[in-house]
Amino acid sequence: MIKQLTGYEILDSRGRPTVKAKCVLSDGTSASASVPSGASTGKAEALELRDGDKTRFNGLGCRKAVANINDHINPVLAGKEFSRQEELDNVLIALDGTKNKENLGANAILACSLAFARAQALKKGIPLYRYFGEIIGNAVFRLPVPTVNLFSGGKHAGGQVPVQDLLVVPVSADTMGESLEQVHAVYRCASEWIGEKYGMRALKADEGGLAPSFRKMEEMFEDAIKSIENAGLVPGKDVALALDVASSHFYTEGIYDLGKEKKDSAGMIGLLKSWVGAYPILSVEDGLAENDWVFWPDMKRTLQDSCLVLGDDLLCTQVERIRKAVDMDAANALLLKVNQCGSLTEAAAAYRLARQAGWQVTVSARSGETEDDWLADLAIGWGGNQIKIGSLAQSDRTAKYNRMLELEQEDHLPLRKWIYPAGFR
Ligand code: 2PG
Ligand code: MG
Repeated sequence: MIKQLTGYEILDSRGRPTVKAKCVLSDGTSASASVPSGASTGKAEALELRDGDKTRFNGLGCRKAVANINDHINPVLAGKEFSRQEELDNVLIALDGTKNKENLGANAILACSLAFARAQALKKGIPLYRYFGEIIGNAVFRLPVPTVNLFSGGKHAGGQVPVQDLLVVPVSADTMGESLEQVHAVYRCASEWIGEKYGMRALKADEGGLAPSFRKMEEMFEDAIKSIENAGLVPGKDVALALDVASSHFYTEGIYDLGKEKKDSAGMIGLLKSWVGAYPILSVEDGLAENDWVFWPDMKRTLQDSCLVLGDDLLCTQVERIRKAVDMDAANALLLKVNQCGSLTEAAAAYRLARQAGWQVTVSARSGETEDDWLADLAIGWGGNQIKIGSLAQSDRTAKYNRMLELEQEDHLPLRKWIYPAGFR
């Protein structure tokens, strides 16, 4: 039985307020969880409730969301017994009563959903990933393939290139430990190469990616390839690439503004095709904008033999949007971010739907994270193919990598392998 839910305003990795909740059960079990926050958010995301009071944190305070936990959620839930996650989440969803969680805030609701999950796992005496597995009916636990930020632009850095993140994917490694060793070698070589080439220490972006002043996109790719080679690894064979184009953020009225170049949707697809042809890119996220639906099926057909066509802003981890994308044959992979929909139960429904459609799933952190590591357990518990956390930098990122390293050593969880598309060259 829930004894008490308490909300707290804490700070995320950008120093901005976010929400943490503590859930105490009647047997004394106590657990807490914190929610992350995005910067390049999709328009359809559930509402992250902010105070709007410009005198505190420039309006980003979360006192209203915290008060919603303490004054509205706790009085309803305290003293109640919930045997399943879904029962609790459904009460939270009904209590809010809006489609995008405008009343209580998705940050308030998700903090409670996660804190309850962790308390239940503790009470049952099982690791959090096993509890997550129970939610989705999964009992096969593997570590996801890490996709790790190397370079950043767009909204995660200074916008020096429009594309938001270029990630590296260790594909030949057999363990998480070995994967991260390789990624570290590439990251270190990239730092050295950037110092040499650009004559500067590359500043780090929100998720720890290096952010030198690339003059054009191709330079970002070439620098990544060079860094992989300098690390003594073979591009595409040992370490491949992935992209989060995040193109919603440089798209207006049919035009993708790439700085020097401007492209219409067909032109953008052509550009992506040329990149995927020239470099070992295994996954393209948000290659087109969230409201450029009509061109997504063309993009999918064009790229699907080489890489994942991954939807983030397009789908916002929401069942209706995923269903639409499945019906239109617009993508073949879901980027899953629980705070885009606001509860574990809704995210689980999104996950199931993507799986039914035969899609792959990348479980993702946000650019504003906390030291909480539940995301690693979620990716393992639900059976995500990949995980996207950020660079091997900053404790908000390494906390999740460390959780996976710990589980690899303690529970001997095997590492997944990258699943290549049928026509992959
Ligand atoms: C994304 C995420 C994580 P944000 O676009 O995929 O990299 O960014 O959390 O800023 O939305
Ligand atoms: Mg994205």
